[in-house]
Amino acid sequence: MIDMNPQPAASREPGQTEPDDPELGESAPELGWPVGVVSERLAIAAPTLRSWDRRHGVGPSLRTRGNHRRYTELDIRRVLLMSRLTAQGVPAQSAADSVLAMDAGAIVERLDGDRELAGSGKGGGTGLPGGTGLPGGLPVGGAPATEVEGAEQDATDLVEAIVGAARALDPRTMALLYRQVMRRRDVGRAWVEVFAPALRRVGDLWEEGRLGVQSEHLTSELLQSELRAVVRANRLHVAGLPVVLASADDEQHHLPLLALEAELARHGVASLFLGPRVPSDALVSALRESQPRAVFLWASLARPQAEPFWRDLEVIDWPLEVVIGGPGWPDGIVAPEGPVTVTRAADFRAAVAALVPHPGASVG
Ligand code: B12
Repeated sequence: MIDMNPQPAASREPGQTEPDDPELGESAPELGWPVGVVSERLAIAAPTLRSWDRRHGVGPSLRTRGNHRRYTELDIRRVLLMSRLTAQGVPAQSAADSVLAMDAGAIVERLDGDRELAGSGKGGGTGLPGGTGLPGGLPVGGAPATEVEGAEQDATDLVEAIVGAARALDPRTMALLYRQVMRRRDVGRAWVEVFAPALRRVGDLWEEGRLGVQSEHLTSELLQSELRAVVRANRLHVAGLPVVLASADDEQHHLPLLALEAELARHGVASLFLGPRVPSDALVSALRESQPRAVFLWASLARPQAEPFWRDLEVIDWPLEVVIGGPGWPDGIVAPEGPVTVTRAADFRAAVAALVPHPGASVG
């Protein structure tokens, strides 16, 4: 298991090592840890470490008199967190912005959260590879030890593994699987290839009475927190007028909104996330206050052909694009007179294309 103990062993503090420290060899540091040691222990290539330092400012706080880089324990934790975020698909600059915005406590807390998840799971098939401690008892590992053994990277296997974890009510394995999926895919691909199919399968099994609603809740609750983590990690990177994301009145389903928010954040697009069950008048008030260029509305459950929202939109007096998505919307919705346009996004990619501002975006 990974040792994330943030308390370094007193005798192994950087800068206090003996010159013949066997862990560090003959070139024991005068202060802090040299790039080679950090590279070896975190299994991150030294050129990557140097590039993160030069280009993104995530590097050592100290230099020797000869100008060699020396990492403190906090620097190493920052690098470790940076590597986790980039492995989850967060772009390097936004990962760096997030990491540099966190104080020491927040970094330790975040890494501790990962350690919780990397502990041995219950039952077979959830054991995790171990790691060795960094000098000073620092967190470690070759590749981050968060793989569920036996779950291949094939999307079908991952869907089955997620459904298995739902059935077994095993949150640890499920969270590991979600991260496993996002380490190899950006959040958009993760949603389209694995998360949405897993949700549909869970929904079908529930409908057939083969899976309890508690399993459905577990699947969606944990996915929500993983998607929110992607948004959090990108928060400092997003800019501009937010697009509004909401589920229709009385519509409790809102995971597609979270996936969209996470993907938009990755593209630097800000969201005003209003979540599930947004009454029509509240939504229109929010639109008038924030004056976005676009709003995305989700509906899983069937909506009536005529509902107040379409009429309420008549007060909008700027060019607003209303993008609707989900199987609940009836055909033949007509935009009110005026500057509002209504388009239907057939799938996740079409919604992203409609909401990320770039020329030529089209809605399916
Ligand atoms: C998770 C879940 C819940 C969670 C929601 C948690 C949350 N935070 O969202 C909880 C437990 C709260 C819940 C509650 C209910 N649920 Co529910 N739920 C689901 C489940 C498993 C996933 C929902 C989801 O996120 N779907 C999104 C994607 C994965 O699925 P999709 O809509 O089929 O995707 C299609 C397109 O929309 C598109 N697409 C996919 N992703 C995206 C993303 C974007 C942005 C776009 C534009 C398109 C797009 O691709 C697909 C078509 O090829 C679905 C199963 C399902 N098939 O959706 C049931 C499901 C939607 N639920 C269902 C039901 C019946 C309910 C309840 C009424 C149950 C109850 N009796 O209380 C309540 C609803 C209460 C309410 N007023 O809203 C039914 C709806 C049947 C129907 N059409 O009427 C479903 C389909 C399950 C089933 N197979 O019967 N649910």
